Amino acid sequence: LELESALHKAIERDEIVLHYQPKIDVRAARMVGAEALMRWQRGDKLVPPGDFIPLAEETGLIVPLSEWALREAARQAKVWQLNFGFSDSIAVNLPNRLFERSDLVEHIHQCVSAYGVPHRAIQLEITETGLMKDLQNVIPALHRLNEVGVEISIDDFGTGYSSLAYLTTLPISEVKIDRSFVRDLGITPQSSAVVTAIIALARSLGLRVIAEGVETLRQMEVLHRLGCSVMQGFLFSKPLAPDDLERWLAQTV
Ligand code: G
Ligand code: G
Ligand code: MN
Ligand code: NA
Repeated sequence: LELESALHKAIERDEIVLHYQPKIDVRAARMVGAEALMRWQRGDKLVPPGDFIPLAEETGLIVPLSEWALREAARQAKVWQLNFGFSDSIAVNLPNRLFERSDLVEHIHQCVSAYGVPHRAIQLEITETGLMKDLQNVIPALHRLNEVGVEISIDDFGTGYSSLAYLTTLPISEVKIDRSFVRDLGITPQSSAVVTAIIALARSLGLRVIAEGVETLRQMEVLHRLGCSVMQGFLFSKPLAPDDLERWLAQTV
């Protein structure tokens, strides 16, 4: 309960910050976007999301937190557009709860309008498990988001037993290969079999594919050879404070 009220105040006091992890196209050798990840600046401690997102989900505070994250990502996209010519998108992680809200699309519209960035400046990540758990609420939202130009990426892909039949009907743009498969690339044959299958599936459905959790050159090489050239992971960069990401932005343009 103490943590809950502290988190409540944290939102009001602007103690929540976004860090950004670059998404790299290794073939083009350039950054092609970034994923926003929350941290809580609590005194001189930077609290990782694992220590407060679960509580936020339980208490419902995830709703104002996520709404804030969408607005902050739009603001940041505008600043980077002005200062660095940034025209890629910032991905925001959205739990199911947000998709249950009929005003999600309207909220995103307000965020991008307020800062004068296009809708495609914001990309949404929803986990495969979350998606499949709540298709009734999520599917109509996905269609409305797609209509206004907000792209959807399916996070932790390969872990959630999604029906392929469903996937073909969903307006999604990207699948993100779960880090558990990336971790075992070059170690277990099963992992490269799964990654190969995901890449083939994505290709036949016209979806982009990105791999997360890339930590070694070996993993990078195997992914590239299998046909996935967009990656995210500690090999390239951990999630960075905005100032530090600007070093990447300065190189990109
Ligand atoms: O940044 P880090 O690896 O510590 O994040 C841990 C977990 O917290 C990840 O699973 C990530 O998806 C989740 N997370 C980080 N930021 C956000 C956010 O803004 N919203 C939601 N819903 N989850 C987040
Ligand atoms: O998919 P999700 O949103 O849960 O992933 C984001 C989390 O993954 C962040 O907490 C980030 O710190 C973490 N992460 C990013 N790159 C790597 C990596 O290369 N290895 C591992 N183990 N975790 C990573
Ligand atoms: Mn994610
Ligand atoms: Na993930």
